[in-house]
Amino acid sequence: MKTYLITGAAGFIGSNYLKYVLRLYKNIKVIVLDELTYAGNLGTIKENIQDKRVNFEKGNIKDPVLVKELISKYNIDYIVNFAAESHVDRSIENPQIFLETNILGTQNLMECAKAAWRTGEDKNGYPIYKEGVKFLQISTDEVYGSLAKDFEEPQNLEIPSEIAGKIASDRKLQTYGKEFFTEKTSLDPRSPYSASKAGADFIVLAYAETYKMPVNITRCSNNYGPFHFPEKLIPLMIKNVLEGKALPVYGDGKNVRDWLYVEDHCKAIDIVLRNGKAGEIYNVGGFNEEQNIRIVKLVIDIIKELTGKNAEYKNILKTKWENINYNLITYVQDRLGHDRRYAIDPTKIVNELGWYPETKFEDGIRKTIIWYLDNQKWVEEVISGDYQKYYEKMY
Ligand code: NAD
Ligand code: TDX
Repeated sequence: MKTYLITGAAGFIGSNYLKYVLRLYKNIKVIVLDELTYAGNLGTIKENIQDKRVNFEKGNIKDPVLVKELISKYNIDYIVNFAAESHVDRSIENPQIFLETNILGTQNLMECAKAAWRTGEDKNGYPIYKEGVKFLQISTDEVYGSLAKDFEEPQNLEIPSEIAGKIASDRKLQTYGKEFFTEKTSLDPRSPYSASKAGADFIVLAYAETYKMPVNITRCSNNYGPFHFPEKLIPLMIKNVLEGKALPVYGDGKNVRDWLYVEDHCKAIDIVLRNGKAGEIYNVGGFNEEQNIRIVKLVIDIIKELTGKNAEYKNILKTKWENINYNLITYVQDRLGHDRRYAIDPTKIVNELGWYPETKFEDGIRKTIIWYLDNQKWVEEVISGDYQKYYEKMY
């Protein structure tokens, strides 16, 4: 039986991952450590923390006493570190907390794990650790910087032979450029957020090299799906369309991100944790690049269709159905230092570990919008308080 310490599991990806592993494995124990910042919501995992297999601890990953105690007391095998300040715009407003949580928090987790997992040392002075332990750092494609956008329209990517038989034959994999990030691409972070995530990656790799700690890093592209906090592009646009509010599109709206359904990411994390070779980095991506403006239009189209067909959904609208159209789109000042294009090459995890992005974007985005329509109470809960203050300041 494995015992997990999952940090940041009251946030978007961490909560999806917690639910995923609890569904997948009967015989596990999970300790959740979360500071419950503005982005963490206990309501998201209310049912999960009532599960006998789960213990919730409110606390900071930077706290050495608490973290050391948790790892020792519960005899932790796996640490999966989602806890982070995750929003690029906030990092531009206030960088310091990003460095504190993302770099120092990660370093504290590693330091505590090193002490708690150590069972002795080899003849060269390197620590020896308890059998079967691993530290998995959840990182991001943003650490690689920004790529050129070579095409105005999406181009079809050839389907890699390893996944050709697995995905639907009508599935389109698409790109806006010729270059991709591989695990060998040099890090070139350009925002305070991505610099802090790169700092965390370097410290994780330093612990692996210097103290021979068993680690993996996953670098994933933009996730979307249930429980995504409505400060990020997709959930913010869903929320604003339903309220008939302006949809703030930064710059020319043509920046490109690679979008991955969150459950596909959770699968990748599980596979890397169990089968990833110690010390390795794995890129995780959806072969699914899209420019922001096309995402925003798609969100409008799907909401228009769903609320047109279903009276209950139509009742959610805080505006007239007729007002749901592209006139809501409002071009606003560009994000400072706005990265133009991210594009992950996930060939390594596909070839070595057999993972692939299962969810077709058209299906994933529709499922996501339906989830938000069905979970308006959750949205109301998470946007009270600090969220309002942030938005008054932004717009
Ligand atoms: P999120 O902002 O939704 O959630 C972060 C969680 O961490 C929250 O529950 C918050 O309360 C908690 N937290 C913050 N500071 C903490 C601290 N000091 N101690 C303990 N808990 C703390 O983030 P997310 O979008 O779920 O991202 C999770 C991880 O995945 C992050 O490390 C992020 O960098 C990475 N990532 C995110 C994406 C994406 O598209 N969202 C893509 C690639 C990588
Ligand atoms: O209101 C908006 N208008 C807009 O045009 C917002 C919030 C965003 N955007 C643009 C900026 C980006 O080009 O949409 C794109 C996506 O923005 P975000 O949702 O803020 O995500 P991004 O900056 O790409 O970062 C995300 O993916 C990588 C996560 O927030 C990070 O945590 C992750 O590492």
